[in-house]
Amino acid sequence: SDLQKAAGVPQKPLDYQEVYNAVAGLLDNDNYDDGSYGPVLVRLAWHASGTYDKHSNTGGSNGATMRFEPEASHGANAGLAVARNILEPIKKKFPQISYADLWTLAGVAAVQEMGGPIVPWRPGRTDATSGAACPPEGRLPDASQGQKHSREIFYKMGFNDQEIVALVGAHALGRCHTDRSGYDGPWTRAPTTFSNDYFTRLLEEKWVEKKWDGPKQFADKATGDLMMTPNDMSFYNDRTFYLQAYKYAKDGDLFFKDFSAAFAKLLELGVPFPEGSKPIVLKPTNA
Ligand code: DDH
Repeated sequence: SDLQKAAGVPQKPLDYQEVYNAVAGLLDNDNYDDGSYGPVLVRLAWHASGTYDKHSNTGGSNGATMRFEPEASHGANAGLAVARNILEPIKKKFPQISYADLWTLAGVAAVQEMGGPIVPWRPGRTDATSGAACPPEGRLPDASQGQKHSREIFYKMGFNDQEIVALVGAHALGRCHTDRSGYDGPWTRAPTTFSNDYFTRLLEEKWVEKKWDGPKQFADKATGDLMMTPNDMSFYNDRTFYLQAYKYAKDGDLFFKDFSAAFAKLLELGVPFPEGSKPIVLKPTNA
């Protein structure tokens, strides 16, 4: 198609719904984790975007700078090569889409396909050509730290306390891996279904410190199968965070609505969209 472009042959405009459907088609894999690449794709979209700093207007999903060193090797990004690599065949099939758009679209597709809310998404990101624009290490949250740290990290992205709590509800999905973060286990019993279960587990289980050689984490007293990091527990121990988590535990629809708004905002941080561009709605494949 580079040849076609050079020859002035008009190209078929990119249909983002086709890209969405292709991502939806690669999510399930019985041999990977809990049977889906969905959670790790959500984490890729989040870590690509959450490096945004509103004071310097640097970082964020534009550029897809995580393809380059040093960001590829930042400790917080351990394991995300899995997510980047599974998207490569889609990038080959739809070469017109930027990596930066593809990664964020894939995060939206994963949320929606796992039963989450519709997340309006906008194309328009471009790819950096080197690691020169990589954000410095340390802009993503550290799970060993508490509420003061979470607020510092998310306030610099431009989020408030309500949005922080909505966003961390994504921990209904996926799990911790000892060879990535050092932590171990899932937060919920249905880690490939998007729900408000992170909040119901956080509030309803009795959490006890896990006895093991790994980093400090908590286990549900009844079964020991579920986990919370010290950072997760701060959403229980901080009064403002707790009251918001309580609302989301009681009202799944409110959580879906607020998560959709906050996740859409996250994926757009720092992106210079062309004037007049509007978000689009990508349809779930089961709709
Ligand atoms: Fe997270 N997250 N996250 N997280 N996250 C981990 C996994 C996943 C923190 C720490 C960890 C968000 C916020 C926070 C997802 C989505 C989101 C892991 C385990 C750690 C540790 C990684 C591993 O070992 O594989 C901390 C700290 C915060 C915080 O301070 C609030 C947010 C905002 C999101 C989001 O998507 C909006 C997802 C999904 C996973 C599961 C990944 C997987 O492979 O499974």
